Amino acid sequence: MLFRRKTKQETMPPQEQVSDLKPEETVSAEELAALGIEPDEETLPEEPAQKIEPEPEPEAIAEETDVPETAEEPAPAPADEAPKMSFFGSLGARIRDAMVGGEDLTDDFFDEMEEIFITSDIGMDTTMDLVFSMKLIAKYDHIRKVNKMKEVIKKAIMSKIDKGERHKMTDKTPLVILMIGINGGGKTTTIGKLGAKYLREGKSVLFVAADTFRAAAGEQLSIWADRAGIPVVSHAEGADPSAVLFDGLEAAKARGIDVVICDTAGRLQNKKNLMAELEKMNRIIDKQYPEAARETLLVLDATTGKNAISQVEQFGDVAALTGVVITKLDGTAKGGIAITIADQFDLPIKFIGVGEGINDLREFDPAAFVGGIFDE
Ligand SMILES: Nc1nc2c(ncn2[C@@H]2O[C@H](COP(=O)(O)OP(=O)(O)O)[C@@H](O)[C@H]2O)c(=O)[nH]1
Ligand SMILES: [Mg+2]
Repeated sequence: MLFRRKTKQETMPPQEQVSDLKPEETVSAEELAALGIEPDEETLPEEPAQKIEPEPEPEAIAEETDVPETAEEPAPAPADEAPKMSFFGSLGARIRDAMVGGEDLTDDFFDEMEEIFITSDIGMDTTMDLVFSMKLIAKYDHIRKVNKMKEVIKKAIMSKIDKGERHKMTDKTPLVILMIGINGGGKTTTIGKLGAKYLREGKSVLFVAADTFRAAAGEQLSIWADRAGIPVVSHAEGADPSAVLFDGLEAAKARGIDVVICDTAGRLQNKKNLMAELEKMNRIIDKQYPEAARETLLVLDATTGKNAISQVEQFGDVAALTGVVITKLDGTAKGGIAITIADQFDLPIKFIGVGEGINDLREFDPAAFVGGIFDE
């Protein structure tokens, strides 16, 4: 198995440590670092994270976050294109509700967080881990009131989902992207959106319709291809997917295409066949196009909740995944699965799907994701 879930010992904080945390205890920067949380450089003895400054204007936030980005970064989506994620609405609203009022921070608050996380499809292991991290950070930052917990919660979630540079797709070309995942997850739709995105960036794109299992899949990809003005290589229904890929790669080489995006069939129920099929496809790329860079993206439907975990395990067994795409975050109040996947597997989320339109794909930005929970 190429991707394994972390063992209980890795994910679960020791229980006695959780309950033994007394208010007067101090937490060292090293303890936070061990959890993957970057401690603030300096914390003041008295509730430094209170951040009494007024909330900056949205424009000010955009400017601030723009500054450290590299020059090649695509411009952030305009405000009217803001992700429509009901997940954020729900999780964010519940967390904000829990933070209302000036009550003292007690175990009740953490119990409430635990319940909110679990009912948002953030699994038990990740939830326990998150709550433990929140307790440590709150202590390190000397937080005593529930209404000062926002930054603590953000830091705890960031420590789970942030995989740094690995969220970015390779910028090497030629690039061959294999899209895999179960039927209905959103592969073909994501290919359409992703192709359009590469086109906007000035890259040449070619689609390969290697989901030959269902005639509709090829037709659907052709519709996306027409819409975006992208050439597509396809064969008849039932053709060997590797033969389509072979032709696609030949065409891509002949035309000097930058990015080849290959659709696949997601027949998990026949794992042996799927494995053989994906292995064969990978061999074709190795042989036909050894100089091409590669990405293998697993497409996961956020509305399937915890089932996504077993999909990562199963597809991780048959393919060398380089990242995941989480689709339909606009259609679920339980998208916590994004946090769970990032925590449980050493796999970066590369993109999120937030609708059925051609522009409804976002590069995954951990800070923006966490900010979104708080409506920022
Ligand atoms: N709301 C929403 N629907 C999506 C998203 N991505 C895909 N879909 C829909 O999910 C369904 C299945 O998508 P499709 O691309 O055919 O999945 P595939 O079988 O994996 O290729 C289609 O009706 C898509 O329009 C998304 O991000 N948001
Ligand atoms: Mg499809």
